[in-house]
Amino acid sequence: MAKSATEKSPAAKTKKKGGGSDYTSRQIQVLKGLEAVRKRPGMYIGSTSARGLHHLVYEVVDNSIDEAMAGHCSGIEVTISADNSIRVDDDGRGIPVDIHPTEKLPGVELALTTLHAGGKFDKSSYKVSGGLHGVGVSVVNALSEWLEVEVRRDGHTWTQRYERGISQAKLEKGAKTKETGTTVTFQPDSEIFTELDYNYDTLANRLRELAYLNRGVRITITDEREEGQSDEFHFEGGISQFVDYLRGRKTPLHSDVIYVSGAQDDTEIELAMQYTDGYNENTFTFVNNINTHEGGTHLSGFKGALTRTVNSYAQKNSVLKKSDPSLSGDDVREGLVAVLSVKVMEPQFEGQTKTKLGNSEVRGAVESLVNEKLGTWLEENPSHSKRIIEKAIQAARAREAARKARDLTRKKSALETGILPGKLADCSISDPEISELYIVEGDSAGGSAKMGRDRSYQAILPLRGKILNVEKARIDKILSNEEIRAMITAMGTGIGDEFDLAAARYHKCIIMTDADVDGAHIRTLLLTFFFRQMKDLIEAGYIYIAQPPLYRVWKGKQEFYCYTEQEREAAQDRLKNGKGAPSIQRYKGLGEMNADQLWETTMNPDKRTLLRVTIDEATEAARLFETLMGEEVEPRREFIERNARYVKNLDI
Ligand code: 0RA
Repeated sequence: MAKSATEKSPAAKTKKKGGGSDYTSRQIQVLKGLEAVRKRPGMYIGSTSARGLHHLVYEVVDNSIDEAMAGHCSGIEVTISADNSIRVDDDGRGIPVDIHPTEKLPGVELALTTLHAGGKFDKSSYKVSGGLHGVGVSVVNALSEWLEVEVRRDGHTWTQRYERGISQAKLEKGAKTKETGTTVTFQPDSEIFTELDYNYDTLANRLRELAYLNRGVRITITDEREEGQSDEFHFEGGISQFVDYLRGRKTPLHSDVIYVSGAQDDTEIELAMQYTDGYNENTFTFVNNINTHEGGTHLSGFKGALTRTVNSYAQKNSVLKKSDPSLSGDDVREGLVAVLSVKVMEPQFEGQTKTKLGNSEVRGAVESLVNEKLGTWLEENPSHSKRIIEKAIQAARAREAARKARDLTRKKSALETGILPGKLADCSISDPEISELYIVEGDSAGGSAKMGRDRSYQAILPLRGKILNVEKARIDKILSNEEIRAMITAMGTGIGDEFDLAAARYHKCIIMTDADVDGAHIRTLLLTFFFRQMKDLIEAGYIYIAQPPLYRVWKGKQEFYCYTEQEREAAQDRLKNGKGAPSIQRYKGLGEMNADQLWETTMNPDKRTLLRVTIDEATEAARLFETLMGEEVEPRREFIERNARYVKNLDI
């Protein structure tokens, strides 16, 4: 899970085109194409913030992965250089260098300068192709200050250099070599990107994921900015090993990961799954290596088949009695860790973020594969099957108990009847698009927030103390928690399988906690709750984190609020100019600010900074919550120790 500052739209400057003496009409066309990319980079790579910056690397790596998926490449090396340029090196066949018969340019130059879906000028080379945007390496070229390509192919090395997408010389034939492969090195353009600093973990997480999804491929990442920072990802066990990794420290219900695979027409399907004694479901689905956050036909095929297969096995073997109600989908997925990876020739992506698979034929293909092979697995592993089904029956009982409790209390506390919690100070406007809900730590800060807010569109929900850790609780316990019920009712969406995004009463839900360790803990508990029970709220971009100031620095009539240590140092220096030291107040908690100060620094839309919570690295986020919030203390301590060096302002 990442927190990114609300994106402003950076105006991408475009440079006058230079270089190239003999302009053919084709070259003009190419320049127009790449110029369009520089004018509207967001259309091609999503954004020009850190996210877009990292997408450049994925775009290049995807090409090497395609080469690996076609069986021609076994190793990919990614290097972050000291100047934040990136080198991607593979041992594939090398991008073709011969002259294209009609375009009259070497294939590699076409690949780097022509916009085309998938970046493949020779579609027949690959059966399926990965890549989220699938825009190809020419987009990376257009958005790079410079890019150098080296191809090892046809007995020689070949090199060419580009600046902002424009070739600086013809493709040059170099020394002889017996090797084959491609090396692309590029420097993202500071005229385009608002952020130029690569995050090692972000890249490493994606490369690890790719290595799991493409068994046998060896992917290394090296950070030359930091001595010794390097990882190698190479998994002969593929997605079964991925499930091992995702399971983390949770206790499995059966020793081996269940693995099934098969192909139908042009669809290849792989599924790996394992049950644990936990209460959450962790299912991740991929189409052509892309994480399909929004699910789609492959996921619904899997879910349907899993529910049916488990129920029919349970009935057939009398683990479930005739009189028992059948197990629901949620029941049979409690504690499940699963990775479903499909490779589809012509994927149709739908949904808000284009991460939902639409191909209808895939549903049936996944369904029949899982029906058949999972059915066989259950038959062949009766003792494991019994344990799995008993767990699902317990889940069903808890769900039933929660439902009964809800029905009983419906009239009084009314989770679904629209009666709002007593401690919510609602706003007067009812339009969700402009309404904001502040979830505030503690009654005293809640009081200041209520007085300081703009009551027309800002609602305040104060929370008392620490909320329940939902990572360790079943649904019946979650629903019996006062603070959680208040949040659910205030948001209006319901939770879990009953969640309805369209019913959200606010499109901004802002977590406002103290800037200390306890505040951070409460924030994590709240994020855990949203991640596990209202994930769509995060996916929709509705969850934010408020940034209260750490200090007030003042002298005479001048005063500054400082949100970081650096800002405080700068503010103290500026004042120093006169005589006498400035006064400084350290805010330990929100409660120390009066209503006006809280409004001025943290709630006023003209002045405040909100961090939007996103789930870029969904699989890592799930593992992180398990580490931070799970049963075991040791991994949590390890995590905190490992990350302690990043924490500049520890306040214990
Ligand atoms: C087009 C055709 C062929 C290979 C490639 C592209 C290719 C592209 C990239 C990008 C990074 N690494 C790459 N490796 C290969 C196939 C050429 C043939 O048939 O030999």
